[in-house]
Amino acid sequence: MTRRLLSGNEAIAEGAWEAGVRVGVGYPGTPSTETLESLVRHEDVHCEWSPNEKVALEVGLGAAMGGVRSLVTMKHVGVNVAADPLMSACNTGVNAGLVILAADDPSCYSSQNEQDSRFYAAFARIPCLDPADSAEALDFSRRAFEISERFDTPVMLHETMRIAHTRTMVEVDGTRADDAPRDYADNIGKFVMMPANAVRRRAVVDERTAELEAWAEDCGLNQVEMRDKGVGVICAGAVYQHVREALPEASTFKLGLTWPLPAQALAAFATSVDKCYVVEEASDYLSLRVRAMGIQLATPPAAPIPVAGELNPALVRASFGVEEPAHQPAAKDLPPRPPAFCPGCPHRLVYVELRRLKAVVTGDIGCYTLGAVAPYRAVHSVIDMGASLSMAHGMELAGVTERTGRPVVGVIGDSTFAHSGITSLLGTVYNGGVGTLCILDNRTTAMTGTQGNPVNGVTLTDSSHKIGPLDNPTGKALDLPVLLRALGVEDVAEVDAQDQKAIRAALKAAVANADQLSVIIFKSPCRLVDRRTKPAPQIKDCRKCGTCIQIGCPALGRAADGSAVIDPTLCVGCTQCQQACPFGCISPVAPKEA
Ligand SMILES: Cc1ncc(C[n+]2csc(CCOP(=O)(O)OP(=O)(O)O)c2C)c(N)n1
Repeated sequence: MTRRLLSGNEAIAEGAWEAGVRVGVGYPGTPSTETLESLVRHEDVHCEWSPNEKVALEVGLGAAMGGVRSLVTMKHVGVNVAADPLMSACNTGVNAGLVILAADDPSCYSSQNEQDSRFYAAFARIPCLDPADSAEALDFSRRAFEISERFDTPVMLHETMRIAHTRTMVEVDGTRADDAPRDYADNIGKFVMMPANAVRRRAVVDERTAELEAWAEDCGLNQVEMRDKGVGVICAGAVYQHVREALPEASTFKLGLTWPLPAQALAAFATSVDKCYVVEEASDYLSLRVRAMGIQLATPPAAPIPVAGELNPALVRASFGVEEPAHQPAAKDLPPRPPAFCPGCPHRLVYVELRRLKAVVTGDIGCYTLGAVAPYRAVHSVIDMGASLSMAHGMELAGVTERTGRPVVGVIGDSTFAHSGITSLLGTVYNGGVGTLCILDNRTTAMTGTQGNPVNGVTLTDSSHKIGPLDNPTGKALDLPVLLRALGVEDVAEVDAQDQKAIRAALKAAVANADQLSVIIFKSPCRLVDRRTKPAPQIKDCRKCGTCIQIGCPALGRAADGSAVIDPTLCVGCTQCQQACPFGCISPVAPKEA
């Protein structure tokens, strides 16, 4: 046994490895991403990124059916994408263990919405485990595989951002369970979900549910901690830690298994305390179920628990009317730092030009979503991965361009295009749609930490992907222009995303040609994968027009007299400001003579 400080995600990877997992597969998404990035360090596990979460779950299910334990990772919105195979995998069951990590993001720190994945576990009727710290994350991860095999079902391992990213002490065993594959045998009645079999499997799921409900009462994953009998709190995951800190005297029913819930044990707990509460964050998942069991829940004396957003001890104290302990208040005068494209980001100039065009932009999810904020304000919808291209088609069908005189442009990143943009585009081509679509190919999945993707061919096992170069990926890189033409797009252009004039010309040409479908690939590597820099340029005789400031580079600011200044510690020498200056006042520094 060694003691290690691990994040929840690292601990889940460790637990899966100890459980003998052989295949790890997922699609990046905060806060789940580091799980596979940790697991891949174990050379005896095959790990890969899938183009999206549906594919990942199907790969994991195939591996489990084939007889090896598999871990599939995704963020909460990824579960929506994977919901189709999930809702049938719960019927087929598995062969070897299959565990699905669903990582939620209450407060939307890095997400387009806030949703509680445990509803999916209940919907699919698969066991759901909810660790409250990294030690439990490791333990539950290991046990999830045993539960999966024992009950012949996929198991959901649920966590939130606070568990995923907080490092706590873990005793690491370091021994790996026997990972010999289980035999594979054809089983058409179990694995082929055509109607007659699906109906029969439904009965199997009903039986399994009854078994799980009985097992839940005494499964060893839940803990009743009796303290003051006046107040009893039912909670799970990170919220348990907040409750312990805010209400140290309260009795707690800590749920480690959040589906199915142990109805009898919860009822017994509720009757053993004067007042029973459910404390949970951004969800009514637990309270709905506990109330449905006929258990009467009290409302906190001072204020209801917030219905949205992440909880913390202060919010729990506020609801229960407990005074805040004296502590140093956080500095209030820190300047706000709105998110911005990095200096040299290849997305920037595309948005400068889209703003100039007054385009209605259907956007998508990635770093380039920042085109919606100042100074660009050039993105007008962002819904889910892949939506940009299909929504542009919808806008076209609504006649937006004819009615507003503004071109409609769909904008999507390379990873997002591979995730779900391809089918969106296919729909537009198939139905004879027209308009302008842009693929911002920055050669990486920048938003979630520069993971590889099918467009650049960099695989999860490529150790070089964090620092580039991208010349020798071990995977097969997608040839975007060839794919686009194969899909039926006739007007395909490739443009350097660092060349403002070329961007302007390409966009102008595409939107002028309103009767055809044009796809422009704006290509240039993200500054996080290509870190080569040049010296900052110099500004001479600035006319103070502010045009360069309007490109929104964090390295550019204004001096007291209004003239533009460059912060050489931030500048990467990309020349974007040079190109933007209408008066030629910004020029490269002449190289020093030897
Ligand atoms: C269904 C789903 N899965 C994962 C994510 C997390 N996520 C947000 S954007 C993104 C990929 C962005 O990559 P890319 O499209 O290449 O744009 P970039 O960030 O590089 O500009 C991911 C994985 C998500 N929001 N939704």
